[in-house]
Amino acid sequence: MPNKIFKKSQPKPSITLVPSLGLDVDDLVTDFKRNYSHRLGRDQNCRSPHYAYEALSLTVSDRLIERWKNTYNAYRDQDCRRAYYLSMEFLMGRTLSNAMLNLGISDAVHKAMHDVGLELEELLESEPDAGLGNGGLGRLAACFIDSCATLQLPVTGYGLRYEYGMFTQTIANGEQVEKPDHWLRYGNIWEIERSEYAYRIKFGGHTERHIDENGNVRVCWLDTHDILAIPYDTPVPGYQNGTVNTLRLWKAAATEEFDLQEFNAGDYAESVAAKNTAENITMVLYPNDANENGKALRLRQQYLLASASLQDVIAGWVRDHGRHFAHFAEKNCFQLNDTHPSIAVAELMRLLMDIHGLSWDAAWKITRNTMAYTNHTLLPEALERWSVGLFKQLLPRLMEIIFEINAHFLAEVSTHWPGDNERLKRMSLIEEGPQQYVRMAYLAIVGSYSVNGVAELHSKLLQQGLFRDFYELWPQKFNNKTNGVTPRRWLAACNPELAELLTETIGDGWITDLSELQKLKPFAEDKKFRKRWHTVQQEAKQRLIDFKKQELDVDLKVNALFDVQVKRIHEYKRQLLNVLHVIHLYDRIKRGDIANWTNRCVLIGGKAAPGYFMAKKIIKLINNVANVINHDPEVGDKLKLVFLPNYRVSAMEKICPGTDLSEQISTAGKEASGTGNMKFMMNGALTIGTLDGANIEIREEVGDDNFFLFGLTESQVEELRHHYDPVSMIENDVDLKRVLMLLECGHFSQFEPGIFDAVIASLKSPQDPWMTVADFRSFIDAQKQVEKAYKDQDRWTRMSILNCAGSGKFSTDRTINEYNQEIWKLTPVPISHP
Ligand code: B1N
Repeated sequence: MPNKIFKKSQPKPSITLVPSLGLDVDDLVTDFKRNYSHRLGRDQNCRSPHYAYEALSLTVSDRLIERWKNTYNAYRDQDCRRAYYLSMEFLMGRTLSNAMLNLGISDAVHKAMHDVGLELEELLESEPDAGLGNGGLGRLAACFIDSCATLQLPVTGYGLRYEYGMFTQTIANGEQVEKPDHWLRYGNIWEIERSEYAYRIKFGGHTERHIDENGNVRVCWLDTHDILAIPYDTPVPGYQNGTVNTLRLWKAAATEEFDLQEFNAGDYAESVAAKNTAENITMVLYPNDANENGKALRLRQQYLLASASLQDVIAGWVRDHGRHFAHFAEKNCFQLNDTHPSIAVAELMRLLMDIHGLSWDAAWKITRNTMAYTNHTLLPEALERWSVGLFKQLLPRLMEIIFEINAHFLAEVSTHWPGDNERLKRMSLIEEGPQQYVRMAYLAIVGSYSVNGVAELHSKLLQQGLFRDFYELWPQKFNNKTNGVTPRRWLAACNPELAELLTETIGDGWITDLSELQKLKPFAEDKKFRKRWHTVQQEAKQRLIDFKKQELDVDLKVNALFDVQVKRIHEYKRQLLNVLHVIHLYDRIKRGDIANWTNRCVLIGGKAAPGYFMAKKIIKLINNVANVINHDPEVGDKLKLVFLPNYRVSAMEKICPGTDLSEQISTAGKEASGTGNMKFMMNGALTIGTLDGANIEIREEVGDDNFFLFGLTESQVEELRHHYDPVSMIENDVDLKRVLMLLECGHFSQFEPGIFDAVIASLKSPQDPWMTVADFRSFIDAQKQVEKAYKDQDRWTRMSILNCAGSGKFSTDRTINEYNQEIWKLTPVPISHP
């Protein structure tokens, strides 16, 4: 192993750092050229922008290394309390332009590339997205680690290095086609492999008990099939502050002995196959957003993440403190990004007891004081449950520990509520029935000192509904942390023209203190300022049009209202409601009801989970409706509908600056928070939305007059469930009736009879959980208010400015400060930098 190269007894070799690398244009040009020609072996005959991208990335990443080491050494030397963000997803997107911004060298790099005759924009576009996440939950993790570095907090991200990220979506005949996303195919210059920190992960086998030298029972987990977890580190720079934190992603690999064993038995081919089985574990990201899937491979992934990350932290602890764990919980805490890594609760118990010899009570005390759990969804279909049978087979020792945690926990419950057997059944970590299941959310709650939701409404509903029993038992554990987004990527980097206007007007303090955007408010009344704001917005729309021109055959015009809904396709997010509105507008045009018309481009984008039948139908419907509308000469510029294929982080960076209207139209009570809503608001879009997730807080911040509210409230939705009658609602609304007629008569499925039957049936079903029909009238009315506001461009611009000005709360800097003050309790560690 590489860590055997230098023996401990030998003096350390004097491999010291070279002097700091220069940040000005000449230094950048020199290093770029050297990287291009010497490290990559390319010359002027190479026409691919990709190698220029790589050479530039090497140049920039070299400039992070010194700060990275300084940060790493400072955390170790100061022995500070640290936090670890455990997440199955880190949806990082692109790295280069963010690194440039945070190093403060964007302008210098721009000039350097210009000097060597290259277009920076083109290089940046050749970077693939690191799409190691599904949507909001994964992108939140990425924004969080950005804010942690900017706030100089000692936080490490732990995740998985999937060989294949979120699939690439193409559209054929209006339907989603998934293509594998081999994002590592051309290598990844941002990561550093650190084989010296590899750990063994056990699967299968069985357990045995024996008495150790001190007379204590020790459990051994034997005859396991082991794999290795190898870490790959990516730098996470703070904003112009010298801190470079680490994102450590694990890759699964075969152990050497395992191969050898098979090889000696003469089964060479078998041994290679075994290697594949091991490496399969981190091969692919599961593309299910808010849907549980129950596959053994997914449980293996989760355990790999939990075990490798905990072993890594404990190895560091033992290196610095020996095997004394009395102060472990004072110095470490783990934030669990949903239940996906929550097996960490049982794994920490195992490591402390079976490997380090602690008693149950000592280990439990540590575990309960180091774990914190964030819940991201109330949807029952997304709550993770693992079958006890599968668990026993794959992780027998962990299953034993979970049973024991449950026994202790249920004893605690019965002391609190003697004789309440119903409650015991409800709260048990094990769901009984024909099949037993482990309830991962309950494991996470029982094993944690903090449980939080991601927006005020969501946290309230957790306490009153899903986790009610647990809230009664431990009210002090529960808290709210409303989500945010990082203003570096989602304003400074993605909308440089607006950023410049902001900085010119209120200074650049907003970049690290977004509440400063408040200072914009008075400027909403300044006519000259409004004019400039409007110009900037129009230019962003034009750039969006230009960007999409190559791939779309629709002609979009800047003077139309850009009405955007981009997010995963899910019934609860109600892309269907959006389509019903579009069909209604089309119907109005066709029947000549066009007095005072507002031209509108409706853009919808998002991926459907490959196995989600209805979500895929919705994509097909959007494309079919678009096809009819966009080819109808009578419709012309009045209305366009576009499906944006392959929605991803880098696409949103172009979409949100060019958006007028942000659609946040989920059924109330279903969207835990949403984060796209925040990106749009920050970039000056107005929101049409329900009282759901963080929309409620957005409306609070910007004021009722600057938000287009519609729809039932969460409690109204729950009340209506008892007597929901969509068919009579359709019967009593002429506009809705006409829309359904158009759908039912096959107007959007001319040569594909019946393809939307399931969609139509779901709308008309009294059991429709998403109650799309119930909110139709109120949505249409709110859209009329939107049109009215947009007609008065001056009024719209004023509202747009106020939306941006009111978005300060939705910076992840605010969110992370709250996590830190109330859960992590870390002290910032300033890092001196060149
Ligand atoms: O997490 C986001 C929220 O803003 C969204 O409202 C919420 O829907 C999203 C299983 C999930 N909840 N649950 C998931 C993702 C992957 C998976 O395998 C569930 N994603 C959310 C950030 O808080």
